[in-house]
Amino acid sequence: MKISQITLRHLRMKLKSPFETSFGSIATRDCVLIEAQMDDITGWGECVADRDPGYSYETAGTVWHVLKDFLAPIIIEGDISTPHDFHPMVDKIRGHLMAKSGLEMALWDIWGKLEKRSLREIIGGTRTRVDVGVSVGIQPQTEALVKTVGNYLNQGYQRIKIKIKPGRDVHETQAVRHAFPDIRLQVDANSAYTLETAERLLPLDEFGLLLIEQPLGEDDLWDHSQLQRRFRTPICLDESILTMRHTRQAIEMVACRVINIKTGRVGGLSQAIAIHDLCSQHHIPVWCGGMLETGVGRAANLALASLPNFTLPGDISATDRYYDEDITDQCFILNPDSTIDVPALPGLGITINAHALDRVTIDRLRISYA
Ligand code: OSB
Ligand code: MG
Repeated sequence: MKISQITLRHLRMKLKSPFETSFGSIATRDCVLIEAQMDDITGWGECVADRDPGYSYETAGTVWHVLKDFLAPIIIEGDISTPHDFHPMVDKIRGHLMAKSGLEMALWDIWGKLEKRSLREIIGGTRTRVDVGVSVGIQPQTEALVKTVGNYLNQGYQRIKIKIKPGRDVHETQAVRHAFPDIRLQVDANSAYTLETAERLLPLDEFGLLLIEQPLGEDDLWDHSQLQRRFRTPICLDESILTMRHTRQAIEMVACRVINIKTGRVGGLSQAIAIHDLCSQHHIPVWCGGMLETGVGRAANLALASLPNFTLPGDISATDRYYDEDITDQCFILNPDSTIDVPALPGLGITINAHALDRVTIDRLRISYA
């Protein structure tokens, strides 16, 4: 695979409604879209870093810098036979996993188109549709939260995740559980607590939650292991799991009993698959997290979630949960059984709507070495 040209686009897309987490609220979502050219084949990839370093230290700005100055030169000059070559090639560049993941995704897309196989087929995904849920941001009032959850349930989502933060946790979760006693419910704190302040979350153990996601700091496997001993409910790690080593150590010290896998967070699909396989060997269920992706990243998430050990519903909602207009021609829709179909066309299985893309592009850079 000889990549002759890479185009970066900084996108800013208006969300249908603001999304609030413990690290802030956003009305628009940024990302860096990658277009990689190999002969007459175009591959697309999405870097999920947002404008601000809230969820991760990476931002659209750092991703841009690292792609332009370090990753693109390696790939354009490099000799790649399959996307599996990518991770070792860029391993000398420390961190910047979201930048790496976006570029690797474009290579997977090209690879699939060359092989005329869907990403699901290439990675050995066993399902053609995957169970999904919806991630509900922090709402201004508890009544609004219950109403919003009710709306999503009416749309057919059978698993609800609510975002929590200190002061907006037990009461909110209790209200949702009281209104909807039988739903599959989970919470996500996005690192907002410490071992001490997480004591106040102990009542959550009575609400029959599927899991409690990332209560403590991203660099804090040890305290998560202490916290997991105090809860019957499984703790699930998101921000803390960036590498295979983190995964192994989290499993060994029982810092969690479930893992959320995001390709962006772990540096790409090849690493996401490796983490999936390791968890599978240790009987740790995994599920596919989301980063409010465009149709490009969403297509990759659906393929990933088709692997066998993705046994919990993913944060992969329908396009209309996020955006009025997406940049892909394809629109992902929720089936009545709370699933979404995995794309079946070669590669990611998506095509780009050039006009829609132009409307949300705020910066563009073409990189090629003749
Ligand atoms: O922690 O899972 C998270 C969105 C942005 C950053 C972090 C997270 C999220 C979500 C949204 O929960 C999931 C989705 O894409 O629907
Ligand atoms: Mg999370």
